[in-house]
Amino acid sequence: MVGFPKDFLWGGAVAAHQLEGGWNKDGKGASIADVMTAGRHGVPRQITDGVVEGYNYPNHEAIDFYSRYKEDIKLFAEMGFKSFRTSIAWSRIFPNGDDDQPNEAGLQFYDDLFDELLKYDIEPVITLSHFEMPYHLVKKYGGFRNRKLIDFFVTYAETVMKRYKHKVKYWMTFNEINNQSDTTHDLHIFTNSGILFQEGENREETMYQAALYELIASAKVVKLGHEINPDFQIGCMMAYVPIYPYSCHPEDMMESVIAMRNRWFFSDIHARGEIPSYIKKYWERNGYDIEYTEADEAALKEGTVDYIGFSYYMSGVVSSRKIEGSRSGEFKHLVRNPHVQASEWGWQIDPVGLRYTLSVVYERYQKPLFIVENGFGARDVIEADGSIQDDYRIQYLKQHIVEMEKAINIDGVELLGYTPWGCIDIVSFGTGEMEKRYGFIYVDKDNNGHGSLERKRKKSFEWYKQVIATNGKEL
Ligand code: P53
Repeated sequence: MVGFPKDFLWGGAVAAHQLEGGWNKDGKGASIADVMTAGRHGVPRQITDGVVEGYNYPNHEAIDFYSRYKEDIKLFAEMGFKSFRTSIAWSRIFPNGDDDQPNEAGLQFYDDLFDELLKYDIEPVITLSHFEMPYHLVKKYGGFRNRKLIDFFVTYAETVMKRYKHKVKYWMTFNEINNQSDTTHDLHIFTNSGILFQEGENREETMYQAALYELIASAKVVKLGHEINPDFQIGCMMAYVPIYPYSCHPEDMMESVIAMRNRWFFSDIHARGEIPSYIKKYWERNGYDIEYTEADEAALKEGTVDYIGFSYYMSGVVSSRKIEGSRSGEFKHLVRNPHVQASEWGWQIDPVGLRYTLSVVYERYQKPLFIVENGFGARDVIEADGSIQDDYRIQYLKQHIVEMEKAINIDGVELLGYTPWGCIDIVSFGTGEMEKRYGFIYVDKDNNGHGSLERKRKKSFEWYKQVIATNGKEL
């Protein structure tokens, strides 16, 4: 092993709504995450019409990072973090999203949070929109169905980029903007775009329109950000779940190429500033009337991202035809990969898929990459002596780091850093559970919201500390 670049940004990642809690403190408005109930594997989270008495909303308290962040950052510093990725809760800054003035108490909170990180030389990596838009924008404007959302987002971004221009250098616009390409679930379009599907509407057409507005908003923010501070590095944030062909049958290969357009559509626009020809043909063939102007196209061109941030957890497989065990979801014939194992939540573990993804994305765009999420959600057990022996997590991360190193030193990929997901246990996005854990730090809280919130170092804590201290040489 050759090792990692000198300034490699080892760290950890979270999102405001999944750990802060304090959902209505100091002037914060309700966000879309605040109206999502707890579900579990196979039981979807419900989206309620506002906050309704009697439901379990796990994000309201989360792990109370809002009041405990100093204690938690101290633990991150102990592990040697060089970077920490979190998001700004939009509704702390603009409680309704369309307010004339920002909420000073919300702005102050992130000033204090960033100061605390910088005290330990931890570089903040900040997502502007991570599934937590002000709920009012859903009710009043229909979320990103409405072009007005572009301006609301740009105003919010401008406010925080100006305020923190000497504290934050690394930014990302929309988290996992491509999740919504799976329109079979209500959760993804709601969390990406603040949209509730209506009876009988063409879901895909709605999704493409909203996504395009977000891509335009993102490009405007990239341009504006560079004017605010030319040193800013502003990226996109993609969920790269690569889709393999089931076999070497030419039709299977073609099926995987077509499936991957559900990912590429988003990053092609972010990185190249143009609407790709395959999607224009697709819209045309399906009679989709997607609205955009010449000014929008110019904005896309002027606001291409500096780097590609992405999450990587797993890979998927498609077949061109129905075969034994195939099921339909985002794609018509999804197949389980017989060559890899899956987690309890069905996520297929594939470290080589990370190297594959790094190579393919780098060859496509020639822009620096940043792995801003990767990790293993699992149930942890506290042993009689109080320890947590999470060897399965260490094993998962180790295997992925090995492949990362190959991508850098064999494939020539430019990789800025690695921030494993949920470095401290947080509320699961997909299911709202607490017991689907990713952390190096255990948080005493269960799925029903009970627990002392006490923090505890897992075995992986010491392991990751060693990884960072040796710059990835000792795994
Ligand atoms: P949870 C699907 C595929 C890849 C990443 O997810 C995904 C999803 C959505 O479930 O989401 C990201 O908590 C997301 C985070 C989230 C994390 O993956 O469901 O950016 O907010 O917590 C892990 O296990």
